Amino acid sequence: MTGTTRSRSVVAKRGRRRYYSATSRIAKGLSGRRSGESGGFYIYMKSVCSQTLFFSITPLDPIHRLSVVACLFSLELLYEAEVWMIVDFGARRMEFPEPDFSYLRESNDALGDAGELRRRLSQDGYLFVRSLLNSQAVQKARHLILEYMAEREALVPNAPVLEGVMPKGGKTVNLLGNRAITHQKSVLRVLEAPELFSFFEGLYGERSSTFGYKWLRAVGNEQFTGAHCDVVYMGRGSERVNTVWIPLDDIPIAKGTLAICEGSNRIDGFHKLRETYGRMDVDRDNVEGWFSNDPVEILEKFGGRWLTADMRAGDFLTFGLYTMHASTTNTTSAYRLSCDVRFQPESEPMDERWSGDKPLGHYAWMKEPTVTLEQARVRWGV
Ligand SMILES: O=C(O)CCC(=O)C(=O)O
Ligand SMILES: [Fe+2]
Repeated sequence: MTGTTRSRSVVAKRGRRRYYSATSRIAKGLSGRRSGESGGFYIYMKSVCSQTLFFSITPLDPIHRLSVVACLFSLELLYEAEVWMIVDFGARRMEFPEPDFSYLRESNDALGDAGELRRRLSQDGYLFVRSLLNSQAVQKARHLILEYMAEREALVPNAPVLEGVMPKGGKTVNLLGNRAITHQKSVLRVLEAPELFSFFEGLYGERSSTFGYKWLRAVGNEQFTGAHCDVVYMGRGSERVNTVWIPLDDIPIAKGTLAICEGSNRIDGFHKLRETYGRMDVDRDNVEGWFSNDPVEILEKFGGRWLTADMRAGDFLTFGLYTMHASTTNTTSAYRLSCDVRFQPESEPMDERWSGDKPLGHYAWMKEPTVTLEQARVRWGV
């Protein structure tokens, strides 16, 4: 069973190395910090609650006392079952949350403070803002995309279109580029949302422009995106390109959410990777694009930690060209719908493959014999 919740006893049977109590997990989840940093507060809260409980149940007769304690004990187990998850993430099955695979930091508190947003973007490698976009506009775009897919027989015929259920074996519908569906008015309302332009104008301190090419994605069952940096696909123009990843629905982690390797854009451990893989251009070099399918390999070789979140329609995640990212695996039977679009300062040059009304796209990549990433890594020594 994957992507679902598990109780402590199930996980304990799997012989896990680390163990956190329910309270420290909740503490971590709530505070976004590691358990050690917030543990003191929770031990304090637990002792306050225990004392209150002790004085409240003392006057009861023994049978009632016992039933109150049994009730609280099962509530604790239930709560724990909710916070404990096993997530399929590329080639791995991982616990979530844990220190190396945890929650994205939300930056709603810094909206309007361009200096702080810039600082976080360069420190963490990303900015995650809840509900930046109008969620009704996002849902409307999602409906249109699903209808477009249904017309092309990409959904099971006997389930409601809005559930987006994938047929056995799947079916690919091309949703990339500049086509009727990507540039439909209500879809563009999201992909080129006024909220996005004003966000980036604030961030850059100047007007922003966006690529004409759009990446709408319907990611099916058991599919995921391997770890990569976008620079290998779109590094010919401004160095300050920002990808924006937009969930087109409420997307739980088990349905395939974007995960960021925190600090991968700047920390020393990634230096050699940036100097080798990061200088590659898939159209010039004809090398595969994903660096690895194994998120743990990235942490062990280079450092950082993986961060993701259950996403809601309207949320916004942005990151730069050198931030390593991947997606968790979609373990549901429905398509995960999302889009990724790009913004950059208007005054800077734009990668010609993605600009204008008729973007060229990848003109050579995968059209000629392709070097595997394994072969390239041997050459790069990473
Ligand atoms: O949605 C995905 O699975 C991949 C998205 C991605 O790589 C990006 O937004 O740059
Ligand atoms: Fe990407």
